[in-house]
Amino acid sequence: MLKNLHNTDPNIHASIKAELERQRDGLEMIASENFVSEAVLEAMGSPLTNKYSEGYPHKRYYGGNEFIDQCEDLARDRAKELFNAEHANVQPHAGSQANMEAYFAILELGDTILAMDLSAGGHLTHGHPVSFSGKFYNVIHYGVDSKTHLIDMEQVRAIALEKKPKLILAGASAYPRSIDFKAFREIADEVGAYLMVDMAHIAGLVAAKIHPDPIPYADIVTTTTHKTLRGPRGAMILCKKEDRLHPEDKKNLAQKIDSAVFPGMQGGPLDHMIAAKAVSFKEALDPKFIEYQKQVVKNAKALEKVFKQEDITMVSGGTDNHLLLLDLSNLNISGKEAENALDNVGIYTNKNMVPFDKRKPTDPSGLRLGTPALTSRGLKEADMTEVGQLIAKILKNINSEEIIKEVKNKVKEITNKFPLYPNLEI
Ligand code: DSN
Repeated sequence: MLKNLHNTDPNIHASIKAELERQRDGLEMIASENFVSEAVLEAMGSPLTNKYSEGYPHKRYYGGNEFIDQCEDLARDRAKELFNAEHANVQPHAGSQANMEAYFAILELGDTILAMDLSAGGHLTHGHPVSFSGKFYNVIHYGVDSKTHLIDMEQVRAIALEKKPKLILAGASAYPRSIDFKAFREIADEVGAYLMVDMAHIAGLVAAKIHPDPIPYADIVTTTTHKTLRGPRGAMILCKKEDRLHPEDKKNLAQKIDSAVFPGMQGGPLDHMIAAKAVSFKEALDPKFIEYQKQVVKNAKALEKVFKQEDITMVSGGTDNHLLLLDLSNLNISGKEAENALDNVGIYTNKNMVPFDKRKPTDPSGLRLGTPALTSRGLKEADMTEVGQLIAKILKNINSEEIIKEVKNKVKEITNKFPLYPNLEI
């Protein structure tokens, strides 16, 4: 029981308790969510939050940073070891900031970026007009092939040759297939561009070496730490030491990244979150993490099999990674209706655009599902098959009270079988 919190602020205490119960009693299938370990939770809720430590380890603008330096050194070293990276900056507060800082490090305002379109599976910070990225830079987009729904590398190459971007960006938030980073690098070399990869969704799979690795090919790799990587909310930037395109500059690439993060964009780092990142990287260096990531993909494949059997359309026909994107057009329901219907039975997903979607982003045709969180709870292929069948049942019988009741009971059975944070008392 969080006694102090309960006494000081019963409202917030009650909300946190209710949220924990919601997480325990539901099936979390939002592809970008996961459950951190209790060790990570403890580091996040520690007195490290009290400290100011602008700067970097052993070069701070405030005194008293001996132990903060130990934490940040561990986080940086473990990140480098985990991804075999030359340089790591673990201070970015979130994925959007990490991307902004990466752009600030190597681009001038107005420079041209070639990135994946949001509607094809990209991300807001990859140049969507409503995001800073679309306002500050001249962003042109590539998409996916209209039949295969795979990134069309010939299209990427043709646009790059014509528009000569200064930066080519690979990475996505709703792309169910592997990305060929080597092919991206070849195009970047051909047109003299930097290559940046936003691996936020697949970082855990990359760490486990079950997805093509961007680190050897990209100048800069950004990632959030809380998705497949299963760390606390936050982000980091990995990069090469040298600036391949501008070796004559006074600062190398690692120095440019560090300056863009602080003082370029952020102030005091969130030291409790950096410590928690360090803990999660230690967990990710354990061989058990590789088994976990393999299970994440096996579980996604189990869902793919169910949706094939159920004749539910999947963008690209299936998945290679941790997520699936259903196209619900044939079922005559929208992504929003599907999300709400599944919410109602305790299965959490998110509505999502599908490539070439005819509907609007607030009520698109697709539904995105992911397996990282349920795999952390211990579900295996047979369990995931059952979950897939429950999802299909709801999608096909969205108004049936009988089916809704039946699925609610099944969700309860599954969540009881795989308890979440069994020893955590709030
Ligand atoms: N919001 C994240 C996702 O759900 O994919 C990306 O930032």
